[in-house]
Amino acid sequence: MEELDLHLMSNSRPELFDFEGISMIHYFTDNWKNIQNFQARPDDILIATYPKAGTTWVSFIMDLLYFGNIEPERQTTLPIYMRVPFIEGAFPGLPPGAEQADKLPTTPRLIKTHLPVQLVPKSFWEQNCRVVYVARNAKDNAVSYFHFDRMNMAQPDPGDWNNFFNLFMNGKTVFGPWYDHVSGYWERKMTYSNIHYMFFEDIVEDTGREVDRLCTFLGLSTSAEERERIAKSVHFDAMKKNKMTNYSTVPVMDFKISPFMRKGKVGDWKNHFTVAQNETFDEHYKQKMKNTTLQFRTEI
Ligand code: PPS
Repeated sequence: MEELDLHLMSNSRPELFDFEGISMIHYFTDNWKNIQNFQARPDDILIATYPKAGTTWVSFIMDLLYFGNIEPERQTTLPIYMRVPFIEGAFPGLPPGAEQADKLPTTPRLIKTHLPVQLVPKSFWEQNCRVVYVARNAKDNAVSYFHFDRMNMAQPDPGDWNNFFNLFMNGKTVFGPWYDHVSGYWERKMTYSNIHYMFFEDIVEDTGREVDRLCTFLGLSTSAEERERIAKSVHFDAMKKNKMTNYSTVPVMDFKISPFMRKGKVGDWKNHFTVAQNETFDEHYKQKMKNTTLQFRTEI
């Protein structure tokens, strides 16, 4: 397998800049033309999320649903980010995500994106591809993103929690404002019926139920026994131990600072938000989300 070019990546963290109205870093815009011109096929499935909302979890569930039995060897040889390429990724030393996606030998092709809805390559909509969107409540999403930016040298330096808290509220995190991202896909669902909108909190609450709903959306007739087996094998503890899903094979992530599979909980925000931060956040949230019907649970 090709290796990330650490030498090129470890010297300095990337700078955030405005790109099409969204805060971005160059690793996700360097290959822009090829991303936008990506030719989707009707059976491609796009797994879209704001970063840290449960992408890896749902990617693994879907990989097992489609390929768990027919290609068992991929479970021990291919990390999840090779099975489900990150279409906008352009990291030194690795083939760009759009190229990896293009060359995927599987049917369907499972493709990951963090792009906000308005920047998704047009062909996915034109081909009426299925889109699985996963959303996570803003508070836990922010905390998870903070720890990710601390440990991932390919992300901007988050500073301390208070600094990151302000960046998150102001949309100055990579892929832009959480608020617009989650509500953008929610609104798109009103006119584009091939979106399945999932919530991280629901998957924590009852993974089996969410696997069932996903199968209905995907038109899969996976047996109840198999679904149950999948729901068990994607448990946090199992994924944390599994080298193919825990990102321990990615050298730019420093697990001594924080592991990728960190806690996997609903409500960890309570260990980070001060009372004052919580009040500020709630007030700001009300304003930002006043025009959407979208509702989240910050505890279960
Ligand atoms: S990324 O980098 O955007 O692709 O990250 P993403 O996979 O979207 O999100 C990582 C967070 O999801 C948690 N996670 C899980 N939680 C519960 N159960 C399972 N199986 C699971 N798999 C991933 C992961 O721990 C990160 O959340 P935090 O809160 O940081 O632990």
